[in-house]
Amino acid sequence: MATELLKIYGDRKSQPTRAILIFCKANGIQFEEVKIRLFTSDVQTPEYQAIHPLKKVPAIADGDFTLFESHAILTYLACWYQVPDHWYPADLRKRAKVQSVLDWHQTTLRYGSTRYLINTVLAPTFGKTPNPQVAAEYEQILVQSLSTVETLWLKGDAKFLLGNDQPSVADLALVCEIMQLHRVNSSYKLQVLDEKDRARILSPYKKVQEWIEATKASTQPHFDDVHGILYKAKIKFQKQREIATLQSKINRDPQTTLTDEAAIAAPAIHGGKRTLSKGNKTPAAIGIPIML
Ligand SMILES: N[C@@H](CCC(=O)N[C@@H](CS)C(=O)NCC(=O)O)C(=O)O
Repeated sequence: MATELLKIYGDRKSQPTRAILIFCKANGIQFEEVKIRLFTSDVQTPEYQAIHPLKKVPAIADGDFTLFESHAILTYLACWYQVPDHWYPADLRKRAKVQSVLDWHQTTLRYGSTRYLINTVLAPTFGKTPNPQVAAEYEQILVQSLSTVETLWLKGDAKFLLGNDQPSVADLALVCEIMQLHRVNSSYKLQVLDEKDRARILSPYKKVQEWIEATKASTQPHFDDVHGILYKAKIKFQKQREIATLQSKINRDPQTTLTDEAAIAAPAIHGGKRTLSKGNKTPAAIGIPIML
């Protein structure tokens, strides 16, 4: 009797979803990817809620066994599919150390990173205006977490967390989180943050940057394949940032003159219907309502 293929429910825009997909691909675990788009009706169906009652991603179904929470999924898959030991060591004490990083991650690095992004680049996606004050608070948590990775978890000259020379599920989970912020080099732009914010946050952490590269290299080509979606997302977020900036300028000063650059962004506010000519014009002159 044919066994049912493992199903991974998720959205590649979600960091923990990407970690699970990369893990399975890197370990030759066969699976079916079921796309559940974040913040859509996909999470509202009774079928999905039977798998993830909290309506989030990721989740898995392995035969009649269902599971959510990405760290639980990663450790389950590592044990059930008997992947190489370094991913989740059989030695109880080594395993507990990996678990310790995973537990730490949820309330520190992930907590700071997701909330920082929600209050900066992702704010328009949630119908919010970016809030610099709140963002600064979460940036503090994020930066402290990166400092902990650099000085505590990346011991000595080891390439991976906990002084290891090969990656564990913790390396993958944390690096997927940081990829949201990261840029690898000028020809490979994956980050959703703009350049100056990314540089401010990440550049002090040289070991963190080397570790990201090592984790990527250990799971290629799957790492890049699964992260491809972030490039598209970055372009969208840049556009949203331009529009939000223009909108707040116009709200502050109705006589704001639109540069060519802003004029290009403006039509998006009106559903992309308006074509603007070049040159500086006031919003009123080109018929943009002052209250947007
Ligand atoms: N601790 C959970 C986090 C799950 C989570 O927050 N997923 C996000 C996407 S990365 C989500 O589904 N957000 C939608 C929502 O919160 O409604 C895990 O590691 O799986």
